[in-house]
Amino acid sequence: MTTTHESVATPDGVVAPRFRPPAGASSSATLSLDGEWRFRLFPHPETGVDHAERGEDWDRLAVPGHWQLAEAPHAWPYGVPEYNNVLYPFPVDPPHVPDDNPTGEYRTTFRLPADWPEGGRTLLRFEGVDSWFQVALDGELLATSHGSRLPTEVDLTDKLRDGGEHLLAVRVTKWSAMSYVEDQDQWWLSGIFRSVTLEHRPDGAIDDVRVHAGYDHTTGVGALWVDAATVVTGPGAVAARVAVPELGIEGAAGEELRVAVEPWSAEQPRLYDVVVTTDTETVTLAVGFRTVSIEDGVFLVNGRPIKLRGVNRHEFDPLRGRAVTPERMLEDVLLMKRHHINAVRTSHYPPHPHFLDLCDRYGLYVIDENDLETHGFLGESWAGNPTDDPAWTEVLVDRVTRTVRRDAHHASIIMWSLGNEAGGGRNVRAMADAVRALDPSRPIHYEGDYSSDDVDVYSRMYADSAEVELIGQGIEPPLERADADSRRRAMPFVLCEYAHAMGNGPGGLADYDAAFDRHARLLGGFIWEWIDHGLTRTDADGVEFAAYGGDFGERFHDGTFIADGLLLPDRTPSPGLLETAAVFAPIRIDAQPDGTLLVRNRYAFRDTSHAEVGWTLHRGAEVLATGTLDLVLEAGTETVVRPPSDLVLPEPGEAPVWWTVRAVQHKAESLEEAWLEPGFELGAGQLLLVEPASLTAPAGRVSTEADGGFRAGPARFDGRGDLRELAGRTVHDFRVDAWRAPTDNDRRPAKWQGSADEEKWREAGLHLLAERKNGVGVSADGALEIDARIAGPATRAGFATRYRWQPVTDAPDAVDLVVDIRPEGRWPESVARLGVVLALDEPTAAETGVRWTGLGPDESYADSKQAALGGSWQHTVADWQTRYTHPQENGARRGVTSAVLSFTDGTGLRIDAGDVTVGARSQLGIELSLRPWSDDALDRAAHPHELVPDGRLWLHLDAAQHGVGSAACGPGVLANAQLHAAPVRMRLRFTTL
Ligand code: IPT
Repeated sequence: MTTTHESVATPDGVVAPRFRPPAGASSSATLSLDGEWRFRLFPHPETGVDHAERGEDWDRLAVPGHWQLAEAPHAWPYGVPEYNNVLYPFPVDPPHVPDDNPTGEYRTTFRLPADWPEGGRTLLRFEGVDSWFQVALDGELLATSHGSRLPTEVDLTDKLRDGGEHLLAVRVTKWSAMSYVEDQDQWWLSGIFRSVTLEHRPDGAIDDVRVHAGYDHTTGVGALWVDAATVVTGPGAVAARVAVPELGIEGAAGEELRVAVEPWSAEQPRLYDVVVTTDTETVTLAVGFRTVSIEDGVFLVNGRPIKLRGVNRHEFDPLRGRAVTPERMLEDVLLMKRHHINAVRTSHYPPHPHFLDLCDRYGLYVIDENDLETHGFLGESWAGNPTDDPAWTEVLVDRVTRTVRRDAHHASIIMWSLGNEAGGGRNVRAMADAVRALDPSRPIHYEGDYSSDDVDVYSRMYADSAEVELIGQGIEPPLERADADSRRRAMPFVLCEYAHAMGNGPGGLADYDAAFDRHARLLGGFIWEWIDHGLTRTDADGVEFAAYGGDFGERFHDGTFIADGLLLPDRTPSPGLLETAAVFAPIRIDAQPDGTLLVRNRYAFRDTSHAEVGWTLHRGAEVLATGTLDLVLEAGTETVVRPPSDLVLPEPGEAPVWWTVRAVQHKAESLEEAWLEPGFELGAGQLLLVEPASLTAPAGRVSTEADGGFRAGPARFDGRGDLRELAGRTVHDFRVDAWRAPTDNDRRPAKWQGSADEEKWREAGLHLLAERKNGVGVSADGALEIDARIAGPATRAGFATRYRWQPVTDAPDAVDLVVDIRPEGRWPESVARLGVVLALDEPTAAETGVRWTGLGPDESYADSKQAALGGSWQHTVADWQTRYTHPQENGARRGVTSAVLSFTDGTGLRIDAGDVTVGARSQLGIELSLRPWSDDALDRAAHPHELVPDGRLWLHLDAAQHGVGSAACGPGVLANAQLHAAPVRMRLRFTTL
């Protein structure tokens, strides 16, 4: 055994790759070796420790687990996690890695249990070890392996003594030649991070099963064929038999069994127990009958076009890293199902196999991806890339072979992926050939094959929705080679990554989704990504927070780019996930320009009889009438609905009147759906039927105070026209604002997206706006008029502004404000917001209650608003905040026509919005943001727990805000959601309560 951690060689001393049945599916004995092992970390692979060393006085370490996280979140005795995206954190000098290469020596002992069966073989199985490792039993080196997210089996049979104790030694290096092909965008975390088991293989056992379970949608017949050629039996064994008791069919392995079945799909994940037996072993597999095909450039499951509304999922747990528990896997699957996600790309490696069992069972389409990424060669124009180096062919083919062998029996897997960001080259062809030989039934995906020569679907990442639209129509720019071009033009198109969900966002999801619906060629895509990989750690005061790159003192890292998921690290759904659920809704209900609602059944296979479609006529939260719509739509059909003609609409009042239609699931159709809670929403939409009554004209007169200041109802001003008091509270700040604490997308860390919005905003001085008053006076009709100019340093551009304050006749506690903002000079193509900021003295700002009428209940932005519905909602100011892993602009509520703030001292402030115009457009309501800290503090904070209330309540009352886009990696804010410096007029009324 001469290979080292720097060898480019396939694993040595290991058993040929084979399938992995779910835990408990086989009748054969297994023994878990998970638990506390002995462990010691050395600085180099040359540990100087003999494999026979028992390590009895070493530390104890949990297996499975990563050694860097052994004592998370408090201590890091074995080195810290390091986060890198593309770049290798070591010199690019393949296959060499640094001498400083932390190496763990693991030891455990075991005895075969007394009832361990006689005869047969005993295999030692590792589900995942990161990155390169040696296995020794009783001091004898038996195997070396790698493929961090791939299984390794070692045959121990000849080495085991009856009843004796055995010493198992595993040496694991952090870095190896394989680190060059495992350059995924995630934490570097090492060790035995998935389970270790002993598996008994009786003579005549079922060593490998390949299941083909197709479904003919024209006849309703399923064809089951368990590949006999791969049932490897021992001496004297009989051939395997196959039975499906529920279907009453039985036959020999290798024989095709045909019978009418209910097909499997992600919508209706029907599974049958397929029992494979020999004289000595029974394996029961949950098998779904389904056929994947591509016809006329359209991707079909069971003969019907499907859309993938998917996410990229890395394995992640904030305390355990990639050592995810079955409970976490289930949590992920259920969260996906509950948010209408129907597909997962296992970025960028095969997941723990149990996750695939869950995808089969609950219904998720899966692209199973090979453990391969060589992104760090990109900077070298891919020179020396393993993907194009013959020395690496065997290793890469071995990896993809192990992937397909392990997982091919899963119904959920509809495509294989050769890897991610690994460039092009000869080994792409070699891998594709290997996959086709093993499993011709599934298409092959690999985005890095830019001309799509070796793949079956055209895949891209982060193309904007306009380009996707062209591809949908089949009129994308041609490839240079005509043959490759015509081949690719006949392929379905998938976005293997899009809608980069970093921080506040993604914006623009609905634009993509609309394109998917418009064009048959568009198969859909996978949002990047499922979860923020923020690792829990404690700060100096013992406070836990979600750490990202650099938080462990790493000197070479990619910072916050690890926090780009739809879930916050603790699996709290972010507003982005709620938006995803609304955009992906299987029953989409959308307002049409003609005042009707279009209801679309977007299921491929099921009608909507499991849904009840109900409506509510409501004014804010006040329900005026309810009803149901008698509506069952066949798969893929749509209808138009409108409010009943006899519906009596009320006169305009304080709040708008909405007609809201919701489709909710009223019955679970199978066990797999038992998790659906009653009232589970399958889609919602609404129409605005009655606009609120206009605010009365103010018509009161400001009074002049003895000190030369002014008073207008609850507002007091000094003689210069500075607002000093409102609602009995000192005012610390009040002026026009056009800035926000930049989002990750505003900052645009992705170089290829051009210069950042934030950069342009800073150049225009938006972050340092200051006000100069040009005049203060009382108008003929009694209003206090303040003319001001708001501008940043070093620029001639500014906002000429008039604030007009006027008391409200007959309402002594109320004051009206009309703000007119007129941009002067040259402004960047966008500004962050246009409105006013107000900071009130309020020691318990965070506990302030807020009830508002407008869109909610969660935040929304111009390009992320599908989830927001009109109504009345309430929160505290603390709950109003979204705790993005990296603090940034958050929490805007749009379309707000009124808001009531309830302070902890029992007083309150009501804000009503009157007419609002932005440029030529008039709109209902304002955008409201509330914070117990300033935007500056929000911008400066590196983590949410660093934000502390500053004794003030900060309010943003905006006419509009710029959208959020997804420029952190994808396209910026589209034209339909950009905010330009435009004239703004906004009328607000403040009333003390
Ligand atoms: C893309 C990667 O495939 C993915 O792993 C992740 O790093 C993502 O970027 C950014 O979060 S590759 C990029 C060059 C578009």
